[in-house]
Amino acid sequence: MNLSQDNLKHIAGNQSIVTPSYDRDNTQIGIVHLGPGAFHRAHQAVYTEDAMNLSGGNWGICGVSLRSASARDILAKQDNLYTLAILDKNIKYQVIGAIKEVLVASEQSVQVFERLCAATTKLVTLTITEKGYCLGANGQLDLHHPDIAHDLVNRSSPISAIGYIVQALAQRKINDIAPFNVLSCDNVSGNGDKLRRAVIDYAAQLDQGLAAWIEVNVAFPNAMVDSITPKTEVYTIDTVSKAIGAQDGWPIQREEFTQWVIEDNWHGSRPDWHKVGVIFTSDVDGFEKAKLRLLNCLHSTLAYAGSLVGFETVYDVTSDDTFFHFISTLATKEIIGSFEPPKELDVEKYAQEIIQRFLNPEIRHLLSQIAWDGSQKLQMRVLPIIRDNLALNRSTKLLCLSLACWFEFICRAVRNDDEIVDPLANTFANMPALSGSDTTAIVNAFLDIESVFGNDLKRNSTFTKQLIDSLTALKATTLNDMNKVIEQLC
Ligand code: CS2
Repeated sequence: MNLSQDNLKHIAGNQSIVTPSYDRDNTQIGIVHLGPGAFHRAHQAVYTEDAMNLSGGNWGICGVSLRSASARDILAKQDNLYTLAILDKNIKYQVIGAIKEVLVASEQSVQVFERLCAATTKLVTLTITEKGYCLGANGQLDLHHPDIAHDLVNRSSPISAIGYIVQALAQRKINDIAPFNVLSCDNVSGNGDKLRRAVIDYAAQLDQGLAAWIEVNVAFPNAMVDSITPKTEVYTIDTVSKAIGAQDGWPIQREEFTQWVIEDNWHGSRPDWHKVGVIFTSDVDGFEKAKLRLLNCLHSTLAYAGSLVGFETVYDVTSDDTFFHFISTLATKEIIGSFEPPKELDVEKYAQEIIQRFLNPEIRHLLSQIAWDGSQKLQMRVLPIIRDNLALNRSTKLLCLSLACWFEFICRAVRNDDEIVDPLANTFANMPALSGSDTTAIVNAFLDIESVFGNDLKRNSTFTKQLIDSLTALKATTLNDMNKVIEQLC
């Protein structure tokens, strides 16, 4: 038996599996989501599902993949249903029905525009990752970004999320249809502000009047999102299908903890998210900083440092006493105190709870997955802490070790000709210093990448010295050597 709308009644018979309790057939689409990957399906789609289970509403989701057809093709075979497996102390399964349709923009741009321009679409949400915002080092839209340059001359067949959003808003303005709200769900600091900047800069290239109209009428709330969601593996498909008694081609796995904090800056209606745990607040900034600086900085640190000595998963590396000590000390000595946490957050406790979440034995979160796109991620999760600590005269030595681990991780990949998953992969491959052994030259070569490091950091001699020292120490490669480096610095 396959997972499908018709077969839901058999699955619903199993008391321990939650299934949609709203009238799915008669629920209309109210949200278009760009980038319906694992994180969206584990997080925003689940909050929306829970809100509809509680109080209904026409908040069905149309997922739009910008390029890949896999989600559409696999989910279509199961009426766009999929299972969420919560893997934690208690294992739970929930069949999610909130996604009603998946489109592939590169093949179905006309249908995508139809959805985006429909009066029934009240909200556009996005998970397009750090690189999807196409901003330059100055914080403005990079008009030379190949996707943006393409879209500005091919307005009705864009390839970027920004191109789609602006073209759809322009059409709604012409048709006198109220605009939708745009809600970024990416793990990016000031995600709503960044998206707004990109959208308005793009619109201004087409029509100043449109840019001004967007500025006044469209809300771009900032939001903090959190839930550890490793990618689906073959074993996930097998165990989940067995547990629900139906074949599910693309279930999603995540931990139990989930958090969504949204800036209370909204025009018009929204799902009853506030009744199912979403926090609406005026201080998203503090939550975002706490999450990116604690959870994500520690994650990336483990990903690079752990991979260098052969660990495979977050659980494995955090279970090692020295690494546990490393990230705990990094959190207490260098991260906490670098920012103003929200009043309602006990930040010491929050940090400890995060490290405990890494020790969830039910979750196999691959370090290699977290290591992707370091050039984009570290700009949000490590560099702002370094800048703040330098300004406050606080220690940066453990943060420098973390950054040096990324340098060494990239240098090894360049030397071994391993694939680097990063938008700057070609840049790294063309930096001769990275194949050599001169650590000063390597550090300088990295710090010269202005789009990542700006031009302030390379001028700070304390910081560059710490980086060179750490990178030199990392040239020794065994777990034992790494433990010594950590012990010396902690
Ligand atoms: C991780 C995040 O892959 C990564 O870079 O650090 O996806 C992390 O699991 C989430 O932000 C948790 O909310």
